Amino acid sequence: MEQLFAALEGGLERLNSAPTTEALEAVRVELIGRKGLIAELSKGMGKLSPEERVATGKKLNEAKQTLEAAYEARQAAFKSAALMQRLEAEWLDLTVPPPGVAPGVIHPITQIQTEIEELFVSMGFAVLDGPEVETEWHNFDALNIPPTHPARDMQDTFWVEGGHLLRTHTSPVQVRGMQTFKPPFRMIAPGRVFRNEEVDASHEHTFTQLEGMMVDRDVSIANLTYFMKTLLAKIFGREDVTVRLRPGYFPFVEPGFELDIQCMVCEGSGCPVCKHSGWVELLPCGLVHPQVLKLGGLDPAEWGGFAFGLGLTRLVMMRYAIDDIRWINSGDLRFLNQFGGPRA
Ligand code: FA5
Repeated sequence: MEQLFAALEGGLERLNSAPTTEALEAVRVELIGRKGLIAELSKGMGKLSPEERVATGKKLNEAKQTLEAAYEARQAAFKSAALMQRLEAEWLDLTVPPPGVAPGVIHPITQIQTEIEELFVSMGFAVLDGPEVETEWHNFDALNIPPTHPARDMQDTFWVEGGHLLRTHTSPVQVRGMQTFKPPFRMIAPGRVFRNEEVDASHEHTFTQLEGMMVDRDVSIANLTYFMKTLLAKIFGREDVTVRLRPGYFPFVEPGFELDIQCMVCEGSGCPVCKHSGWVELLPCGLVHPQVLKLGGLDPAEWGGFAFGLGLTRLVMMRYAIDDIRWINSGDLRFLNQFGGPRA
């Protein structure tokens, strides 16, 4: 009996230091299993006197509880170690970009559009959005271009079912602006426009324009040229961009102008982008025609305004000296990856 109790004491140490779950299980069977040491000792109690039996029984019970608690603690430790090991092995950082996938860059059109929006917002302009599928009335009639007007041929149109069309310019958003705001107001409207025309180095069927409009009392050409100059200085980061202003005809402005920029691809010497003229049409503009104000619900006796329609795609071409407009919508990564680091 004495020897067996000594073995029990050593058993506690063995349970606490069992190196593996298998070793732990073996010690458990040996000590507290059905045929283990405790069971063995219990059997031997029959030979004891009643007093000794009570004392030994108590001792055995305590020993059994102690051993069981040690076994469970050791087993829990093994379980949590195994869980930690599994967690470590299966740990996944969902924020790590997948291998081989480039994070991408912001498209140059979007970059410049954002810069221009920030500039105009800082000068009190609202940024407006308009539908790409437009009504004929907004795209033409309300801009003083009735159905029989020859100016409709200036912009070859993609017609869609139901008499609607893909807007040929961002000018219909001027009309929506007049219907939305109470004058005085200032707004810009960037967006995609569509023309059913032959594609070449400087013409796309889908390109981006940015419309601008200011309506107030006593708006003059001086106001218009101030904003145009501020825009170009900001985009090109210098004051000395070579531009020319010439008369231009658009039924919705009077007087109307074409603001051309000296071609930055060939520095004015002539290339396919400027059709060998040295100049690129960039920024048509003018004072809003009284009829357009009227159709927009404003009284031309009280209000005047200027408007412009920046060819944003051409502006991007000039800023980066891109020699063919077809690069812009190509989605070609060799082209796109030149425009800055990864997405911010
Ligand atoms: C217009 O679209 C007028 N709505 C602009 C306007 C607004 C005038 C307000 C007056 C007042 P235009 O058709 O010229 O005008 O086009 C404007 C600019 O878009 C051009 O100067 C040019 O930079 C650009 N653009 C025109 N056609 C194309 C094309 N096919 N591909 C790329 N850019 C083009």
